[in-house]
Amino acid sequence: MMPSRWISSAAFVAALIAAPAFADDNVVTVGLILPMTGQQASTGKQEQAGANLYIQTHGDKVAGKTISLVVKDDTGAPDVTKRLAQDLIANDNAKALMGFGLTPLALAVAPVATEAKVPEIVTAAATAMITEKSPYIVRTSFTLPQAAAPMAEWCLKNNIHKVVTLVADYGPGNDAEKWFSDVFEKGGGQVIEKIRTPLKSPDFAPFLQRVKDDAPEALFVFLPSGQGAEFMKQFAERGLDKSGVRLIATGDVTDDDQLAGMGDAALGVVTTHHYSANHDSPENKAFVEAFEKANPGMRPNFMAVAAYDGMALLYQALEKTKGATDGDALIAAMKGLSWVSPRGPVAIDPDTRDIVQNIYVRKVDKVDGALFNVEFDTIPNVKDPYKASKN
Ligand code: VNL
Repeated sequence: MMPSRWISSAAFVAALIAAPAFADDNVVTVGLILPMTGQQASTGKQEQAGANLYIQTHGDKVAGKTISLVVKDDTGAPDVTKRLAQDLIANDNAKALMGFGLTPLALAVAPVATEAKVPEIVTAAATAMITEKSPYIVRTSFTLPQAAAPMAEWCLKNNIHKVVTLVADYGPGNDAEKWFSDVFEKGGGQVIEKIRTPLKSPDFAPFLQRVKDDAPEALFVFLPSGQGAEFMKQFAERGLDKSGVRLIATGDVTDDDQLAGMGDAALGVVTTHHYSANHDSPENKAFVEAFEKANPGMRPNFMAVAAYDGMALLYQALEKTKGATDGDALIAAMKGLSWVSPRGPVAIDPDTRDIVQNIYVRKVDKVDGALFNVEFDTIPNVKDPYKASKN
């Protein structure tokens, strides 16, 4: 016979080994993977603040579960993003992954999401094809075709015929260039040069000299969040703001995170995008006020609102599944959801898992002495045109 003391200690060891099986079923861990350091750190900071604000204003309990947000810094490196995603699923029992500050970072996680059947909620990266890379990807940010095509329409209606494009040379920049140019040229406009700038630490000076020599009526720009201020500085330094070349862009360039510090060179810049901190709605007023209170000195940008909506999407999905965290059930629950975001009404397209939202035409202007993107026209309920064009 075994001594009873041995049995009890063996039972204790067995309990220790089996510990993960006793993981608290009532806790839903959400892995928020973002560039918190490096070139895209401003995106990480805005996204983290947006996700935290949702939990702060809605509580951490939903459908009988407690939400636990775990933030990880991928430094903007895709191999790190992928490893963090695998660790969060295997070691932290994460039931959803969120964030992804750049297109290559979102793409690196697609096979992980597919294999583990865990939802990948993309709240930043915006190349159109990302959602096609896994049936577990759902997006609350936007797509570049969604923002760039309306800019071309605006030019055609506003007597602009000759444009040069300047975009960051990777996925979203290629999308912006293609969708602006295709729509503009189809409507009779002419793109006289297509310039691509490196994603990493770009120096815009030589490219801006080419723009000056081309002397187009307008320069259309896409740069990822965080590069707008440097671009605007160099645009003004070369006297382009006074040269008669009109600056038009997607709203990434006049990003609310940096706009207040851009100076008068930004005045009058027309952009198309889905979110402005100046958006006039009760939901946005409450959002901006709570955000600025929780994050003194910061103004929420489109990244903050997308992360806030990523949490809104997950909460509503959990309510629909009555707290079930199975990936297939969560994705099914997310399809077709609609709600009123600080940006306006939004919905998840059940066919593409991409967000359907208003695109606003805005102009940089002073409001109470500070620069804002002031909306003056709305194109309602825009679906990603890239996916729509394939159906
Ligand atoms: C991307 C697109 C990144 C738009 C952005 O900022 C942005 C992307 C960091 O897909 O990589 O504004």
